[in-house]
Amino acid sequence: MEGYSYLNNADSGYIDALYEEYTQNPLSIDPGWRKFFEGFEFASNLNGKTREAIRGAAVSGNVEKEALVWKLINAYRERAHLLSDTNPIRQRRNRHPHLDLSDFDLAETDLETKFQGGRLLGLENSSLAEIISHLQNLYCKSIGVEFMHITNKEERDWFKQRYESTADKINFPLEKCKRILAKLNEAVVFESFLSTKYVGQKRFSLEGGETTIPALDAIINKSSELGVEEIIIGMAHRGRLNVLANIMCKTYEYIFSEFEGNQPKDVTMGDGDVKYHLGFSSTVQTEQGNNVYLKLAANPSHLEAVDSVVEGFARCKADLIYDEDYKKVLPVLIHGDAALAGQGVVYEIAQMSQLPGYYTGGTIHFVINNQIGFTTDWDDARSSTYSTGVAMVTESPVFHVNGDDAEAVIYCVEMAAEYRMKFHKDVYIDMVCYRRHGHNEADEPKYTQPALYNIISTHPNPREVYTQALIQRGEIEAELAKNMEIQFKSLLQDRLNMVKQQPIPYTPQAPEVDWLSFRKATPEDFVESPDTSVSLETIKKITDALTFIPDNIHPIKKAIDELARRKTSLDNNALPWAMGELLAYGSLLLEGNDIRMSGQDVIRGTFSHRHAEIWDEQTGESYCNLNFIQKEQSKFRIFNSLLSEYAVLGFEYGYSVTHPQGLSLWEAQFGDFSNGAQVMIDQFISSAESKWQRMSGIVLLLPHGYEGQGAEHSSARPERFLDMAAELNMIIANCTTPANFFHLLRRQMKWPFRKPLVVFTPKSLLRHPLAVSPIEDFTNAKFKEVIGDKYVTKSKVKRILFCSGKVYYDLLAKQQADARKDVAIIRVEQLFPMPAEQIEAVTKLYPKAECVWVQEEPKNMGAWTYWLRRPEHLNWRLVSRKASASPAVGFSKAHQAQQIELVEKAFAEI
Ligand SMILES: Cc1ncc(C[n+]2csc(CCOP(=O)(O)OP(=O)(O)O)c2C)c(N)n1
Repeated sequence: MEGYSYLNNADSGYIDALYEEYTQNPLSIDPGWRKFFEGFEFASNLNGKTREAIRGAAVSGNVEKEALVWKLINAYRERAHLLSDTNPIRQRRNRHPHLDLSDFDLAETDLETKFQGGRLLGLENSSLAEIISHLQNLYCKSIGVEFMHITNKEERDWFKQRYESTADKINFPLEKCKRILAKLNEAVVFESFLSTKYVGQKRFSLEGGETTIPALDAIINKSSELGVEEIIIGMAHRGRLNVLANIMCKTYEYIFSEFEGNQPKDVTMGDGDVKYHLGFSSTVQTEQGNNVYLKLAANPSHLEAVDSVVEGFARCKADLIYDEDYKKVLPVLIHGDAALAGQGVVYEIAQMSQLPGYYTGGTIHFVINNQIGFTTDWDDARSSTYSTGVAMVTESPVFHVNGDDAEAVIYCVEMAAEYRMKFHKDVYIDMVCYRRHGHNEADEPKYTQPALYNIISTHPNPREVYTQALIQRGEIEAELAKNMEIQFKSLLQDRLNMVKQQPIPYTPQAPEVDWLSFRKATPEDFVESPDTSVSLETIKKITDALTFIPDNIHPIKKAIDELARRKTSLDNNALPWAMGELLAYGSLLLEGNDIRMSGQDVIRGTFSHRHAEIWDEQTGESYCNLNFIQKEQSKFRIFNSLLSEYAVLGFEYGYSVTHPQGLSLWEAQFGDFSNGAQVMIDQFISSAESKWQRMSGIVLLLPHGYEGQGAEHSSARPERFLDMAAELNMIIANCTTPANFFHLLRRQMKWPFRKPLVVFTPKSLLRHPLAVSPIEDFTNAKFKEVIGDKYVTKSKVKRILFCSGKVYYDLLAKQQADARKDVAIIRVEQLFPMPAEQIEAVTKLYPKAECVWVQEEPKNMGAWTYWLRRPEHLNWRLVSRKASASPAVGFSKAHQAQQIELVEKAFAEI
């Protein structure tokens, strides 16, 4: 060690300099120091504590061994979670943490040697044995933490400091212990009540994971203390009823009435849903006496589908109620371990979490990790070590914690809440527990896990475990446990006697009051559309804004030309598609409706028509014209999305149900990609009003049309949407004119109800010279469900071609070229609700004509079978592509030939 004697005088400046040199070129410094620096995470730790320890190490003359000890300390921080005692019912599998002395070239003989490295942990003059024991207390008890993957130094240091200074001495005051026990009491009472009263009924009990209840209670209390005013919870079936009763304060009475399967008196409200899918809102009072708004989102069976909806909810709440202060609203997602590991949408929401368009200030993810998914063991359920593997995407910390150690769980969730409020990022708590019964209460778990369930059947519940822990801890705690036991019994008795609970009365928030003013739609609402016209002054005003370029923005020439064309189109009285769309947005903004839109590349528009923002060529700064129409106006929020459909559509849907006076739009890059979000369409958009009485005015813009782009970029699969259409659940449209599109969008906000709108939007029509509208169609018209034919001679008409969307222009070209006054072309602009009366009126105009439905799509796709559902249309004839497996051909020549043949057939001699 003589070689290091000069280190005796090492001062902190010298160490800093040496370290700097090491980072530049590790080989340039003394090998002893090199080893030393390699040994621990020096870069993030050059603080007083480490400098002191380094000096101490230098003085000790034991630098090389010190380096090994430091390496060991760091390794515990990195990998001791693999050893921690987090599993309440079985031994953890050996995950090879490599934390033995031999892994660090240390030996038993070193155990009694004092090492300066202890100072890193706040230990003075400690032997290696003491250091290891301290590390094991911190990192290998009921909590295992993953945080060393966080590259942000401030975050990592905060975590380390906060955790290492407290985790080995969780010492809650008695009052807090009392609250934990009270919450465990409630959780256990609820399940035992239901099991007595509703034997064998499915309730997806929380048993085995009851600590979830005190954990959620602690999240609410801690977050509220740190400034959260509202919490939006998304969760699946497991423990949902317990959460509703004991966290959301939904009364037992209410829950049981649903348990009995009672249908609401008002059956016009829809088909309803099973009890463990329903949503709920309440106000609860925290420990400190603050009121917090709680929302549990209604969700479908599809696990994790609700996640992005909750995020959209939370974002909208923050935008609308809390002035974009995302700290005020906290999303909490409760996951099952199998679902969290297996569902891809979880990755999508992780990727969204820090993006400007989807940021919600960080989500707390709480995993009820009962170590099983239905009948599937974890080793068939994931490749990652933990179900929380996705946390690495966002470099989020993860707490793995033993669900039988209630205080450890509370410690973790409180620290997680602090982390979220400090760093505004996602954080995960993986509470390892077990499932007392089968997947549901009628299910036999021993078919597949007999040994495990032998263990579980004798394992005491978390309330009993905590009661025992308190009894063993000391006299006062034992007294508390005894009292709480008495309270537990009387609570159970109260519940059995149905003694009434008294929740805090719920005062609806402003947007909820708005929702209350809406009514359900009736078929009469669709006979004629409301007036959605605007004045010429309004059009001019919006166009002025749309063509304005501020002094500080110097767009490229092409963009300048695009803006100029907006003005010219007005001068020429021929407004193209983009103007129809932008004028709809502009006019709604002036009328008090916020607009939010997202999707892939929506700002410019995939087909370069929208140009909702313009960019400065030099600075890259952008300007959104629609936000500067006039001083007092609503907000236009538009975001290019990440390359996701499922989560992004869910997010926009969540936003739409939160903001009744806002228009929320999602655009697919091509309509076909919407099938990546099929769960959102099936489970939420088309059915939520019927299942959960939740309206949404969301708009799906789905580029559609046969233009020779092949199998994937032709069809948005209208047949799927039409298959789902019933009971006025949504609007399905395919417009042919910019003005009609304008009215369609505006109508969304003018109705005294809300309906999702699915629009098949054009690609080639965006620039088609005939797909333009005169100003009059904006100022003196409304949405036309059906557009008749003014060209034909009424008495001569022998055939009516009904069609929808872009194919109209192909048919029109043929009609005009051949001067076919005997073939009328009728555009059905709204497919659903079917404008039956208007169609009937048209057929009466031409009583001798045959009716033909013309579609570009193959026979087994498009709207054909939808038409056939109506008896009046059974004698219609079809002109379409032949039934096909793939929506379109891949060769452009074949496409052209098909298109010509289609049009020829439509006009073939009669
Ligand atoms: C997307 C989806 N696929 C399949 C199912 C059927 N299913 C219901 S519960 C379940 C197991 C869920 O396990 P886990 O996520 O661990 O939650 P637990 O039920 O154990 O609480 C499955 C596969 C579903 N509901 N959703």
